[in-house]
Formats: sequence, C-alpha cells, structure tokens
Amino acid sequence: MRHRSTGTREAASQAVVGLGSNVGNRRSQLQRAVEGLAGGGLEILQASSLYLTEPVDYPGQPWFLNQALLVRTRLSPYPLLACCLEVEEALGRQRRLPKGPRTLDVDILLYDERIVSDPKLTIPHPRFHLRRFALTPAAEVAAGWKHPRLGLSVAGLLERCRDPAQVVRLT
Ligand code: PH2
Ligand code: MG
Ligand code: MG
Repeated sequence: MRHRSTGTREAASQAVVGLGSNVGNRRSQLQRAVEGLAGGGLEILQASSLYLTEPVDYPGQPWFLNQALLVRTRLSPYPLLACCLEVEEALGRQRRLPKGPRTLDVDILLYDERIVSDPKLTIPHPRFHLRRFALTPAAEVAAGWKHPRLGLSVAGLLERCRDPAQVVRLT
C-alpha cells in the first residue's frame, strides 16, 4: 500500500489513528472526535466501521467502541499528538486510572514508516500489534500498511494476533 506522499515540495504524511470510548455516549463521542480531528488540520481519508470491544488490560470496565481512521496530515508526529490530546480534552477526558474508563482515547498507531521511541511518544503504538480491538479496525483502512518494526502488514499482524478479547463489528 502506498502511504507516503512522494511530492517534492509538500510534506504530507499519512497516519492511522485509533479511537476508543467506553464512558457516556460512545458513538457520539467518536463522531465528535472525527469532527475535531478534521477541524485540527487532518484530512480523513477513510474511517473504519465501529467495533464493540471487550476491555483489555483493565478488566471490569464497560465495553468500548473502537474505530480507526486513515488520515493525511502535514503535522509531524509531535504536533499530531498535541492535536489528538486537544481533541481528547475537548471531549472532557479525565485520566483517573491508567488504561481505565475514558470518554475518548485518541492514539497514533502508525505514521508513515516512521519509528519514534521517546518517553512521551512511541510510534508505532507499542501495543498496536497485540490488540485485536486496534488491529481489526486498522485492517479495514490500512490492511497492506507494513509495520516498520515488525515488517508485517496490518492484515498479517491481525492474522497472527493471539488476543482472545472479543471484537464485534457494528453495522
Ligand atoms: N484502551 C485501553 C485499554 N483497554 N480495551 C478496549 N477494548 N479498547 C480500548 O480502546 C482500550 C482497551 C487503553 O488505551
Ligand atoms: Mg489507548
Ligand atoms: Mg491514549
């Protein structure tokens, strides 16, 4: 899959962004997140279906709605992260518990073929390849995109994924 602009002057990049919500009106929060990201300078190239997903890492919390977006942007990774955090805050995200319930989570899953490993930002997302709730929607919008660390496509990672947590596509 072609996921990088090759123009000489412009430096537009592509990214896959994962959305998740398990508090409040999940569907409307995901919709508002898409609108917020579009207003923040991202062009939404493709949005996956919505998936109802069993919580992982922090059991006992409500099920999530998850979605993935394929976006085009001129923001480099840190400004893109800032844009994602702004959208989370605009929707009133509170961070009481790590990996716990949240109105909205916006994660950068992939950014071109870039690898970033800083304390504040890791790209590809460090748990992306382990989580069915992230891989399944991402495979809808970026099946052939090769994970730059693991060398496998998103579709290939999903095939090999051993995460037993349930992921149900909503129509
Ligand atoms: N996000 C988490 C922890 N657990 N489980 C599901 N199903 N979906 C999520 O988006 C999710 C999660 C931390 O970001
Ligand atoms: Mg997350
Ligand atoms: Mg997050």
